[in-house]
Amino acid sequence: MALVLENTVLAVLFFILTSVQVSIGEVHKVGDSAGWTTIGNVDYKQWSATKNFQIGDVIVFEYNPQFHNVMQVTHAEYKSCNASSPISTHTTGNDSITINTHGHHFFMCAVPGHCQAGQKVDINVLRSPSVAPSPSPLSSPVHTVPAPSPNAARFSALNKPFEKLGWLLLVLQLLFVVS
Ligand SMILES: *[C@@H]1O[C@H](CO)[C@@H](O)[C@H](O)[C@H]1NC(C)=O
Ligand SMILES: *[C@@H]1O[C@H](CO)[C@@H](O)[C@H](O)[C@H]1NC(C)=O
Ligand SMILES: [Cu+2]
Repeated sequence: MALVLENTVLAVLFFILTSVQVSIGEVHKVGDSAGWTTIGNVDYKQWSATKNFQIGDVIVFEYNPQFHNVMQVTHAEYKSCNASSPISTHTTGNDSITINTHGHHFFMCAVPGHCQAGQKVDINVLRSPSVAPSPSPLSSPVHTVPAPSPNAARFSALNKPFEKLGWLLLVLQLLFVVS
């Protein structure tokens, strides 16, 4: 009886740990190495178009807080670069924002002229993951941007500790079955 119970507990734990793998959010640094800036005419529209945003993902804005900031705004304010009534304001220079809802999340820099110069980004979390761009470069020849390799690398790095735990649990489970 105890054996069955222990096995059940382990199986449940194993299931939880393996499903945690898929729910860990990805971290997206806005502008990649360029960061959040007006220098170099970074195309944030292009940057965001190459990403496959999911609920739970973390958007990181990295910038010099003396020169820039981050404000989440409505679609109308995003379009008109009007930050007079932002939804939220971030000013640390290293702002991590977790995306918890589907749809568009509009951000702009409220320093005069910066949004007009292109320092604005639309983070769109698609409702259906199945229509999102495939991470495999072979199955999606339409996507020419080489985004998958860093994604894959980061994913495996994230999953490593969980993989180990998963294996440990599997071994423990086998021991219980044998004993
Ligand atoms: C900016 O938006 C606010 C309301 O959010 C509005 O009152 C104001 O007139 C707008 N400013 C411009 C320049 O459009
Ligand atoms: C920003 O914060 C993250 C952790 O939240 C850290 O890993 C990274 O080094 C920080 N970047 C800078 C430029 O401080
Ligand atoms: Cu700015």
